[in-house]
Amino acid sequence: MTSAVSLHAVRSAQSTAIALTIAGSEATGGAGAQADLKTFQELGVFGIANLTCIVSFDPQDNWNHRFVPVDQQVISEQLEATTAAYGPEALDTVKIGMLGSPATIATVESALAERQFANVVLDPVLICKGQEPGHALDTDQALKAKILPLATFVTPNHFEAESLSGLSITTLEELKAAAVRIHALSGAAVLAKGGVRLEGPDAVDVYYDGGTLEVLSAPKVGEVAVSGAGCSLAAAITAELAKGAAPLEAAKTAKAFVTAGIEARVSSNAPFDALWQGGAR
Ligand code: PXL
Repeated sequence: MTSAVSLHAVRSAQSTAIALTIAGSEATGGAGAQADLKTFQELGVFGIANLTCIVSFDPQDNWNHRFVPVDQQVISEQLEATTAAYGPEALDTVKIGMLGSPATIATVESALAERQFANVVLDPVLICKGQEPGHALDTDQALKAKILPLATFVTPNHFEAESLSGLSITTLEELKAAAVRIHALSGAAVLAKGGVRLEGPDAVDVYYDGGTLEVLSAPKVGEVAVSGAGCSLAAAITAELAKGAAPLEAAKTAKAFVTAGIEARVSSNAPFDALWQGGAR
């Protein structure tokens, strides 16, 4: 009996992929670390979340984001605990979601530099409604300067692709140019997402890794964005990379996962419905 239990423990330790998300909590469960963990679980990956901030929408104020940063010391302690528990051979894949302040960006930058992850998936969350604009600008600049160069995979949405590339994007050709530009800036594989922002019947994304350029396309599910789509897409890429998939394959699996999750979305009184990670089951 005892030996059977320990044998099982050894087997699962060897076969279960592990992924870390460094992200914010979004209290209603649509986006952020909650979306990441649900996605990891759904794709068969043991998920770990180290929280950077807590976002609570304000239903009394047009659902604006109330943002509270987690203390820098507490962020460092979470990273320390995670690194001590799972060394590089067990945990080599991390997703970076909302960081929210230049101080948090500096803390995360040094954790990434100390511990070389094979896969660093960056969802470059640039704007959070409700943050003071001057503060958000500092955060955007710090993210571009400090975290973008460390990423191995980056998943900008339409707005973020315009901001990172400096290009205005209204056509597929412009989205391709932006993906190429963001690859040149970061060295990372890029999945630039047109989503519902580009005209036409399909949600079109451009993948570019310096060699392969591929357009991923799926019929749009409605014309309105869904909460958690960006987080879940990047988290699904992270999960697939943690399991050993190649970047383009990870992007394709993630897009199918998100499309199914949008189809099965959960309706909410907040301005956006929430993606359901169980949609692909
Ligand atoms: O979807 C971007 C996002 C990421 N992370 C957190 C968020 C949001 C948007 O609300 O709150 C914590």
